[in-house]
Amino acid sequence: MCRVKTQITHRFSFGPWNISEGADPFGPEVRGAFPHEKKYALFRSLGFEGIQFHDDDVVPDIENKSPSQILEGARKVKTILANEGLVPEFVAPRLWFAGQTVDGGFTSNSAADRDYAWERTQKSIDIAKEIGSNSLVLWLAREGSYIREAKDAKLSYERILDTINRVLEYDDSIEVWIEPKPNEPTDQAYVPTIGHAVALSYASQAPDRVKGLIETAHAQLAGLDPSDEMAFALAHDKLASVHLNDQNGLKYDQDKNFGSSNLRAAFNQVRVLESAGYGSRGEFIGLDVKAMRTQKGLPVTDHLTSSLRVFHHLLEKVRSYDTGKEAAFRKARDYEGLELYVMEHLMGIS
Ligand code: 3MF
Ligand code: MG
Repeated sequence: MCRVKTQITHRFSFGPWNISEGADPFGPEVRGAFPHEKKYALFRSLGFEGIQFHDDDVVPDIENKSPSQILEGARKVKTILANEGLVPEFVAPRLWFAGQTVDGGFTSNSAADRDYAWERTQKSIDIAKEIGSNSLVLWLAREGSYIREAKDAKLSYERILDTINRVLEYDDSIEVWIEPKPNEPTDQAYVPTIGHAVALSYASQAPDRVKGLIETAHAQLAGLDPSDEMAFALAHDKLASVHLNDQNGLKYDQDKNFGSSNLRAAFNQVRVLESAGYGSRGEFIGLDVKAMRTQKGLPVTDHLTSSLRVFHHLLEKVRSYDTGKEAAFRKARDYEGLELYVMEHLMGIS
C-alpha cells in the first residue's frame, strides 16, 4: 500500500436530501421546503464542492418525462453546477419509491418490475453522463427480503451481478459504486457489507469499474467496524467514496453527525483514509448526515458544518498521532499502554 507524503487537499460532498424538512415515520415535516436550486447555491459557502445526486434530484418528476425532456433537465442542472463551481459526484437511481419497486427492483419476483428497474437505471446513467459524472451509485435499498422464503437468494445474487454487467455494457466508461447496507428498508439485504460488493466487482465483466461506497452507519448496522470495512476496500483499491456519519447502536439508520456517537471509531476512519492516501486521486469525502428534527431554521445546515469541523479536528489528531510511540507499544505488545495513549491523545492530554 502506498503511503503519501504530501498533504492531500480534501474535497467534500453531500446530497440535497441532507438538507431536509424533518419528516420521520411518526410525524410530518417540521420545516419549510427549500428548493434544490437554492441548496446548490449554499454548497461552496458551507465548504463543499461535490454534490451527490439521485436521478430525480437532477430531473424532478422523472417518471412523467420523455428521454429528451430528461436530458434537457439534466443540461439545465449542468449549467447551474458550472455557474456555482460544483462537481456532480455521482447519480443514484432511486429504486425504492415507485410502486414497481415495492418488492425490490433488480431482484423483484416480477419481470415487469425488473424491467422498470433496468429502465430507470439506464435513465440514471444517461443523466450522470449528461451532467458530467462518470459514476453510478447503487444503494440496493430493496434488493433483499422481508421474509427469507420470499425470494430465491442465489437467483437474486445472479440478477444483481447481471445488472452490474448490463450497466458496464451500456456505457463503456461508467463506474458502478455499490453502497452496501445490511437492513432497512428490507429485513435482510443481499449486499450487506463491502466484502459482498468487492466479490461482485471481481465477478463482473470489468472489475476496474466496479467499486464501493462505504457509509459509516451502514457498517455499524452490520455490526462491523467502519474503518476496517474501509481498509478492506482500500486494500483492493476499490474505495470510490465514503458517507461519513454516525450511529448510536443497532437501531434504525440514524445518519448522526460524524463522530457524535463513536469519536474513537471516527478517528480511526479518518486515520485509515489518510494513511492510504484516500483523496489523492480526487475522491470525495462524502457526508450523509441528517439534521435533528428539533432544529429550527430554514435551511438547517449546522449538522453538515459540524460534521466537517469534526473531520478536520480528527485529521489534526491523526497527523499529530505519534506513530513512533505506536510502533514501540506494538513491539512490546503493550496494547493496554497503546490504548491509553490513544485515549489521552483524543482527549488532548498527550
Ligand atoms: C440510505 C442511504 C442513501 C444513499 C443514497 C445514495 C438516501 O441509507 O445512505 O441515502 O446514500 O441513496 O446512494
Ligand atoms: Mg448513504
